[in-house]
Amino acid sequence: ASAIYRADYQAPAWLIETVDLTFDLDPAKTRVLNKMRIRRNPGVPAQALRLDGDELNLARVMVNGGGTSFKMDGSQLVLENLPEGSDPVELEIFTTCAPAKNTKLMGLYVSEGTFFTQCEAEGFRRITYFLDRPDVMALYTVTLRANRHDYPVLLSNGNLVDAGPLDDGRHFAKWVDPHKKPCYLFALVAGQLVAREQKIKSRAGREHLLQVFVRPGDLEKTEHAMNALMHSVAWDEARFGLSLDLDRFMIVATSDFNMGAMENKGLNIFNTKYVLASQSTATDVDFANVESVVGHEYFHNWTGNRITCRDWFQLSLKEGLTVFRDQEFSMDMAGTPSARAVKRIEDVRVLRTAQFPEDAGPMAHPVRPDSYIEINNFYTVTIYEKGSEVVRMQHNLVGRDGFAQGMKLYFQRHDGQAVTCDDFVQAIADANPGSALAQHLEQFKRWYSQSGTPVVQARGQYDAAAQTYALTLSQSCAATPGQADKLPFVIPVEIGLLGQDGSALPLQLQGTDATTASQTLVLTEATQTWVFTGVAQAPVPSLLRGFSAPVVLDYDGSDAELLTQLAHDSDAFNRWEAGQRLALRYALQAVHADGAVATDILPGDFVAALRDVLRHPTLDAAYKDLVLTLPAESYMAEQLDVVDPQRIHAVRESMRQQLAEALQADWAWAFDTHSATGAYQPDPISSGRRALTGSALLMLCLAARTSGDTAWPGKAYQRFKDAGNMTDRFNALSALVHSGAELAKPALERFHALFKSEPLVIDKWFSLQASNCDRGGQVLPAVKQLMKHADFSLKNPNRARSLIFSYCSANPGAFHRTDAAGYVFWSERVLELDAINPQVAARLARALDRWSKLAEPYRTAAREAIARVAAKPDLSNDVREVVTRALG
Ligand code: B3K
Ligand code: ZN
Repeated sequence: ASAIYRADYQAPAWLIETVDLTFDLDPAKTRVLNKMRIRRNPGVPAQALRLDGDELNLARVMVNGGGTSFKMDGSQLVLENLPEGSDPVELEIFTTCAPAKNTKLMGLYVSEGTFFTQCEAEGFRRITYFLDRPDVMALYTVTLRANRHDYPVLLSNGNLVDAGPLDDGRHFAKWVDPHKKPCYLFALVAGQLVAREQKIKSRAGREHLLQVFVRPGDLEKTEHAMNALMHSVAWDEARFGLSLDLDRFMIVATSDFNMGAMENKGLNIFNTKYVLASQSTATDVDFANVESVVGHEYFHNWTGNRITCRDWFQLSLKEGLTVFRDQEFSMDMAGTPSARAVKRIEDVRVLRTAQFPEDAGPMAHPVRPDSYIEINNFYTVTIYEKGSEVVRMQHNLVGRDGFAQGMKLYFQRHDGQAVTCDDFVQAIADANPGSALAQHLEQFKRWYSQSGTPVVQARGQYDAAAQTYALTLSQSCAATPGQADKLPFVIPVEIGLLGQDGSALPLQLQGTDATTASQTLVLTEATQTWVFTGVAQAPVPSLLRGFSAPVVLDYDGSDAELLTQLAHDSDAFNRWEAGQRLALRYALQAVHADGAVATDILPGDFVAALRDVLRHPTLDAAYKDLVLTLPAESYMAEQLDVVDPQRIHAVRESMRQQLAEALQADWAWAFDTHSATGAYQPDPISSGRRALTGSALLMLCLAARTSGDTAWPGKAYQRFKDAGNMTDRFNALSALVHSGAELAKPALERFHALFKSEPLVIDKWFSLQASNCDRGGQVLPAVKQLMKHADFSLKNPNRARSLIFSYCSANPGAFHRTDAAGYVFWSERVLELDAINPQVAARLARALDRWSKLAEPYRTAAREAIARVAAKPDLSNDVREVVTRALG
């Protein structure tokens, strides 16, 4: 397949006004009758109608009730002789497809005996011939017919207008969606399902029915999802004045799903992982994820569905904005400033460990890409998370109220349309004429067009005599594929100044009267200098507060400055960041040092500072846990030009062991004082306590490794057995496994026996073993053995991710082996998965994105493994694009 370019966009020559679909559902052969009313798009030169199709069997085509000539061009159905003129044309297309054989899980497929659909991005063409592009929006009527016994529940978008029995034990249901939509938002579900239901009244007084459908037996695990949905509805009304526009809003869960969830109009389909949650089977992280994904899909109802994308290059229009909205929702739900900061830190961690590497690697692309081969490869952390950061900068540049005004204008202008990223930022700027965003609008848009992570270098100069502090900020951005030279970005840099004792110094820009505690400098040139006056002492700068822009900050502050920030910075993000910077600094020194990895990498004053945080009387446990967590190996790797993954792993392990031993008494104190959390609640305070207790337990078990003490592993085993919730149970199990305790084996066996009928828990069981700390190369053989386990299946994406991805993508210390066996394993799994599900295979293929930075012997071995995959002649477009770019 060849590349598609954004610059080639053309408006559709034909429009589809209405679609009337009738399904006779049968797993082996489903019959689809598609009646459309279409018309020529006025203003676009007359063209033949070219409808997309994929793996369909075409039985009949009729135009205005009679036969017609047509031809096939590849997989497209082409009608060249449609009536001239502007009158609507009735088109009838009759096809069949085979849902039971659909292992790609795109289009119509069967999961555990239930029919589901997934149409985004280009799955609708696997259901019927259509103009499968988001700028063609139509009104849908859908009739579902199926055997009543096997498929008692028949769902589609919108409102149920008719239902009843048919001959031969069959029945039907007819659904009408009152809203125009692009076909990627079409959905149907048919099977044996039960629902939790809730009636709600909106602020505006309208009544709605909320439903969460799951398999019988899972109903008691849906309370949290339903609560999250109700909170989402209320939040969007309160924060943005956006109300639910449907009588009925449904969520349905399936265990076979390529990603997290899908925002089909009024009928969201979810991976069970993001719906089901009970205290005995789900961790605090799972509970938080359910809330944020339920929110995310619900928020798409306005940002994505009411206003959609003109073309798939604009994907971040809906995804970046909706991630921003779900992040804000989670923060508002979390409540306290400290809990907000914890959420912000978690989001930034994802950006740095996943998006920064993507933006520096062979798959780097702008937030609004210029070309792609397979659109499924562009549902990336850049489109989602960096896209959200770009929206967040707009929010911060115009302020919270200004942003709400901008959103209002966006809906006034574009409701019901398919638009572009430019249209969005234009609306935000136009609603805020005096803002820095409006002032620098054209330049700001470079965030959408230029890929790569900018580096901001900061240098400060204190003049004691003049009592001034001059801060010079310079920006640069390295070349990325297809983009050799970058122009300067608009970079909001929020700053504060600290005194040597850590107290906040007032900020007064030269030439202004006002003083503030914190200020946002807007860097637009390659280099700019700001001078602050009335600075009574040499300050410690607190730069890029709250991570005000998605950049790498290069500031060579002393260890002492960072220790001051770690102890005192009033910006919670930068306080955490100071600790991370110090840890990173020591880690990189140890990576570069000669000889064996030292056991005392961290200096005493840093360890003492971490102890102070751990023992701090008022900081939240969740925040402490983040401060005490060392930067990830993948983040360390990004700082280096040549990466030795084993050296990095050894350094991080040594640092962790040092913290475990040096703070042993403090960890014991933390465990003892936080381990009783009372009746289970997944709120931020109690989940923070559980997180800190879990970390403490792991540290204590690690310390026990060298001391030979068996008390803590014993305690961990006891806690694992007695825990009243999955968070405590799984943390205790993880502590045993990651510390290599002898009790890990019996605990794992017991865990499996306890939860063998809970697929999402069995996923955790696989994942834990695949992400185990590698001591002597035992992880790969264990993973290979687990592939033979009766519970393993490559066909189920969750299961494949839990074992294969956990090993290849999330366990660098075990994956990068000097004997290359990890890479060989990777290439075999990529090929095996590609024959089943190309989307999932292409994700796995990205595990070796950063191969060219690897030290030898890893580099050559990794390239050979990629070349072996690329040598296969019949690869999917998905995997072909990833490996071609990697070798590029
Ligand atoms: N919009 C879907 C993602 C669809 C992915 C298709 N390959 C989920 C979401 O972002 O909400
Ligand atoms: Zn989304």
